[in-house]
Amino acid sequence: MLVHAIPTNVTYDFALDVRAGLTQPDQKELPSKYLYDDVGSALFEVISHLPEYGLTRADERLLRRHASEIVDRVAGPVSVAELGSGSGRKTRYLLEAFCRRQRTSYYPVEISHSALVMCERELSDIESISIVGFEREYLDGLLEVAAYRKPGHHLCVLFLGSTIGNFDRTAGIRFLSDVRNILKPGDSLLLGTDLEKPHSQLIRAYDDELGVTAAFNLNLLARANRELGSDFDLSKFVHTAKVNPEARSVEMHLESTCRQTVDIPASEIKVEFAAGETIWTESSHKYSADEIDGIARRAGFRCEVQWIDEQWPFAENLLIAE
Ligand code: AVJ
Repeated sequence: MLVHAIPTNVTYDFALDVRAGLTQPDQKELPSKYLYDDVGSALFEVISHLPEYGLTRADERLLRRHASEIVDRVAGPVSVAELGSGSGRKTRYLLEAFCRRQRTSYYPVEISHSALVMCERELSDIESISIVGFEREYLDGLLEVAAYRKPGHHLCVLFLGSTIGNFDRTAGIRFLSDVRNILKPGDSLLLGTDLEKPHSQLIRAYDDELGVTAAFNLNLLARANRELGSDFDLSKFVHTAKVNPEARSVEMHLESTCRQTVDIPASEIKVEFAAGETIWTESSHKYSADEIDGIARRAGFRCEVQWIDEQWPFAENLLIAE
């Protein structure tokens, strides 16, 4: 497998995005993608095993149970691209089913180098697979994969784990349209979406007893200290999770417990925090199964089939490019 290194300067982008997000006049915010450095990706892997956080297990159950049905619905011959492969554990069932049908190329696109390496280790033993990883942002990686398209082959894009939930609804549709524009009619997108559930259950899932999600969130400040030379005192921020009923999302914030000033040399700013002020770090939007076809159509797809987990409401949606 070939892992392409990132040519862009990630630390510089991080410094600029921190500057933009923490100098906003109202709600301070940081882009959630920066949660996933090596430490953050490892902590998310732990989150996915927590009893309170059923999302990843629901996703995995659906893929395990319905892998052959899903593959039967995808027009072949096909190459498979995955946006945000993570460890690749749950993708195994699908890839095994694809590879039983024909020799299959698998292109994971992932910004975390360690996750890409893990994913290769996890999946390289599958018979008749060839893996080429791209250490890239999603759309940049997908553009490269599309440039590799073999004549007569369809592309099947996997966007699992409800990663789409990190976008608000409008940005999610825009992202799906951008994906659609890279694809050809008849290509497919398997989209995993977490479904709405009781607020108390959501709060438990995003503010677990052990404090793993808190560590995952606080790691963003620790990462800024490591990479940007900032002096965030992690004992003066606390993790909070709250439901936003209008947006139908769970929001994670880091709340300053006192009035304080933080120096961030690489971003060339000093940031003041009032007691109780928060940095908004991530949103996880929740969906109803019925709204997915409408979202798909606005992005140039149609939703062909849905598979739903009853134990932890979650849907795999097979979208076909029109
Ligand atoms: C990986 C974005 C799907 O939103 O549920 C888990 C990330 N954040 N706990 C999610 C996450 C806090 C997760 N996604």
